[in-house]
Amino acid sequence: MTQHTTQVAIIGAGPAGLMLSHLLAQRGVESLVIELRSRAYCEDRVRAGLLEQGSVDLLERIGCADRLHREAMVHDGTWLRFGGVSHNINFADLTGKRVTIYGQQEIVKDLIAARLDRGGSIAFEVSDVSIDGIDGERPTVRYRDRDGASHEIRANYIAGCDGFHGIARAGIPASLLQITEHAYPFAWLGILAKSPPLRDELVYVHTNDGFALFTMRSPSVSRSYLQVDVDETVDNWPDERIWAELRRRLGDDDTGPPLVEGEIMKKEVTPMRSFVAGPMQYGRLFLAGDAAHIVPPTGAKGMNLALGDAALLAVSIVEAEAGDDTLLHSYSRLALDRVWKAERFSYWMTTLMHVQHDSTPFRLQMQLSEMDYICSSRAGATAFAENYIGLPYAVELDRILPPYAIV
Ligand code: FAS
Ligand code: PHB
Repeated sequence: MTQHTTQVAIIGAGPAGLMLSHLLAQRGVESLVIELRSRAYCEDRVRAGLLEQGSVDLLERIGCADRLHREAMVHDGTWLRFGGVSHNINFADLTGKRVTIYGQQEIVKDLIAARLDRGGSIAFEVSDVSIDGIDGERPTVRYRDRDGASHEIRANYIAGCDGFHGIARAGIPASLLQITEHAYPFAWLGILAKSPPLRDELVYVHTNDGFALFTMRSPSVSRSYLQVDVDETVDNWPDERIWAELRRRLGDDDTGPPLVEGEIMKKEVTPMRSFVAGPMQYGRLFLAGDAAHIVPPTGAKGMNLALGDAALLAVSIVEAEAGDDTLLHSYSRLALDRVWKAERFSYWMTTLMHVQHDSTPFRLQMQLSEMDYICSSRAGATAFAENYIGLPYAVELDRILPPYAIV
């Protein structure tokens, strides 16, 4: 058994784990990251693509935004389309903030490369990961490396950043762990295609036959989603059926050119759920990101919440290592405060724009009237914009990463 000692053992090299390792390193706190999958797998996994302003600020502060600034697309606003009419909501005008389109796998690539370039340690393709001693002063993480050799990390803290299907959440005693969840009676069929985006900003579409979203990854790569039945499979959706249904739900949109088809490179069905596990800490184990909470992707909050948790956990650990553990003791409460607000917004936007089988003419009219209110009232649009561009962190950015600590 190879022994390792460090201050923070991080399980999972997704947005949460990688951001945490960077923020800690820049404040002089050591960490070791272990990851189940290979580097190539992590860097090729297509997931989220929309960044709140706060997430971009974090990436800038850790010196991992150069490629983002070269390749990302910055949007002032978004389109909401309902009743066959498109309405633009201008976030920049309403809040002074914008959103950025940059694929999650690009962020993961940048964070991994920078961490390794700066001498950080990430063990990929590990297995048999287990946690122990979280009630004590020096908990441990055991794992096997890709060659099967066993390792033990002894640390001051364990960060469970291992996603929804990870092992860390089970480290919180069942008697304490509270799970609150909601399953939606529909799913998203998502495609990544070699075709130009429909518009210069995202288009969220409500129709009586279901939701559609037109988003993008670059000027030549589009990403689109269709609301489908919860038990739907990609086998039932040949490419031509997908394009036909996207065109049908978009309808006759006069705000720009028609939808352009292209080669579909990826196709997947993603279930929709809201899930929150609390507390997000027990002893010296701390959860961040999807390990503790899942949102339906309609509000584009998943990755942004993971990055926000990592920021709060990093400053909490840094201050505790410096002798003040006030923030660390409040980590779970402060993180869940922000998480529940994002859960509320994501649930609200999902139920507003998706159609359920048991939907009634009254419920449809309620949806249309609420969207009409948002698009015709500055107060309504501002509330939408404020949530969409990202609610404030529990702690100021300068406290998370003071200007003197910037790379
Ligand atoms: P992640 O799941 O990203 O990372 C956890 C890491 O831990 C993974 O690399 C995993 O391999 C590793 N791991 C797991 N078990 C381990 C173990 N035992 N030991 C070591 N490592 C372990 N959000 C949006 O906003 N828009 C979208 O379009 C969108 N699409 C999505 C599509 C899918 C299929 C999924 C699953 C999520 C999607 N999300 C989307 C949400 C997504 O962005 C997540 O919120 C985000 O990846 C969360 O980041 P992490 O918490 O770091 O978890
Ligand atoms: C995406 O670009 O993948 C995306 C954007 C906004 C969403 C969901 C997904 O609400």
